Amino acid sequence: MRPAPLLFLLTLALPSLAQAADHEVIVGADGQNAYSPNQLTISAGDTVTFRQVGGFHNVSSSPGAVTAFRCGPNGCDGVGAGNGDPGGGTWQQTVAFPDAGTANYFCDVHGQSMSGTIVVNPVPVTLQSFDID
Ligand SMILES: [Cu+2]
Repeated sequence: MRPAPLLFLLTLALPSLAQAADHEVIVGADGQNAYSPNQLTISAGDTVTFRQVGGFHNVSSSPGAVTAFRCGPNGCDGVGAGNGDPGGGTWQQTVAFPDAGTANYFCDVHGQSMSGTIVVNPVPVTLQSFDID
């Protein structure tokens, strides 16, 4: 009977792992100072890859964002030796969103005229019952 609690915890964790997905936001598509899409709804545990295709930009979360991030061609603030300063060329950075909530973000160069929102929905937990012999 001792293994029962461990089995139960694994059952709870597996659904969220199985559903984790990566979403892509294009930075500077078609020469525009914009993110595409600029409204994105994801689930807790998902990741978002910001992929710059043109211009001179970065992505910087606004105060109060559920996950703080600031990323650009040289990496992301707080991740290794990287920094999230804006830059040109093509680059991509992936940000994980483990918690439900909202993250508004903008470009340090273009301000609120180049901004986006990510809504992170909670992952529904499905409780399963089973018998242990
Ligand atoms: Cu910009």
